[in-house]
Amino acid sequence: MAAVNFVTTILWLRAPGMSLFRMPVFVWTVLSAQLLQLVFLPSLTGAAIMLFCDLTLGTNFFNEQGDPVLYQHLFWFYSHPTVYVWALPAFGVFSEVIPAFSRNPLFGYRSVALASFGIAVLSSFVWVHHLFASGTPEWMRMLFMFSTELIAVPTGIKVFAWTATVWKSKLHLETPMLFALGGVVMFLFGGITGVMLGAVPFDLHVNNTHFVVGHFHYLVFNTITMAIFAGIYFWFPKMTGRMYAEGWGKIHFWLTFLGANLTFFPMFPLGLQGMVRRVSSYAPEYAGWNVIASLGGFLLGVSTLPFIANMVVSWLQGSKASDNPWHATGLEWCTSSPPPQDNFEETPQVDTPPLQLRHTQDVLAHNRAIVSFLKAVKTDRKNAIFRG
Ligand SMILES: [Cu+2]
Repeated sequence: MAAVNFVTTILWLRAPGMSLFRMPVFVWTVLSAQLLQLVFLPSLTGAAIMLFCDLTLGTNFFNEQGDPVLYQHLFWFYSHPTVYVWALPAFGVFSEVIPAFSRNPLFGYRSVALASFGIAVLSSFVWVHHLFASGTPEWMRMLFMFSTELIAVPTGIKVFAWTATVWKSKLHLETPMLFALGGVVMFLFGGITGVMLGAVPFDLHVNNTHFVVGHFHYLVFNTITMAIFAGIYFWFPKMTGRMYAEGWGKIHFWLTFLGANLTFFPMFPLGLQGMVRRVSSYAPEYAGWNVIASLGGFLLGVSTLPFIANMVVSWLQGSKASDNPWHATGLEWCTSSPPPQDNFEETPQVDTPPLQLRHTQDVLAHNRAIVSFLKAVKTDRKNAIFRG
């Protein structure tokens, strides 16, 4: 239902003049993620219903009389794409935050927007890489190794675009930008270990070890959760009308960055040495890295305290936020902080493609024009009411 809601809203309820290629990249990523959700979630629902029948009605879908590997296929047919349901909007946040704090338009806007669709389409044909060690025939392994490694192309386009956006620009390192840059750096580790795991010989070597756990967490925590934090700090002034405390935001970032790397990096050497996952104890030779990972885990837990305190206190008594504290170019920065009900006093007319203009100054000038237009309309209306 949520996916239907998002897709319908994006396709049918855009502001007048807001063509698809004028949409913010964040909206592109949400659209592709929710299309994935619509297409693939039924596979998991089906698997769950069949499993329920096996467990309660005595059917034989997945037990030894049926096909146990079929469950893995149905599960991963949804659950590989679902990683992109989380990752794509995270890439969208990077694509909003990085241009705003570089004071540069996003490099290659169209390529980045279309790369989201490329990732969505490709991610539909890679699920068997989770079954390389499940008795999968050789030809199938080779096919899915090839399709899995292809994902590096659209994700590479995005990383290139973010790098080109910050290239030679003056960086403003406020908290959202720190989280975005930190997330992109960690995505390199998550992505490159993904390329390694996509290769069948390597995957068979580290299958079911902590190397896989390390790879997964570099994506899901170190990349995606960092993007969520970047987005929360970036839109906090817009959502609440108040500024958060910058110093505490930076402390939150550095504790998180340090804690996350200490927690999840040791999993790579541990996995290569053969420490298996999903087992609560381990041989003494693995103790060194495990102590580091445990300390990192506690640090990561503690890192959340300044975040929670900052959010609560700033929401209650932070300084007032201006309409556009970051000099960002999205349409949301044209309205007040927090926005009125229905976001704008009058429906804005989008008559130029803001994201494709060459100079940030042009975009800001254009946005100021929208704001004064809306104010004029409001004043006219008030006058009309007074006259009436
Ligand atoms: Cu996968």
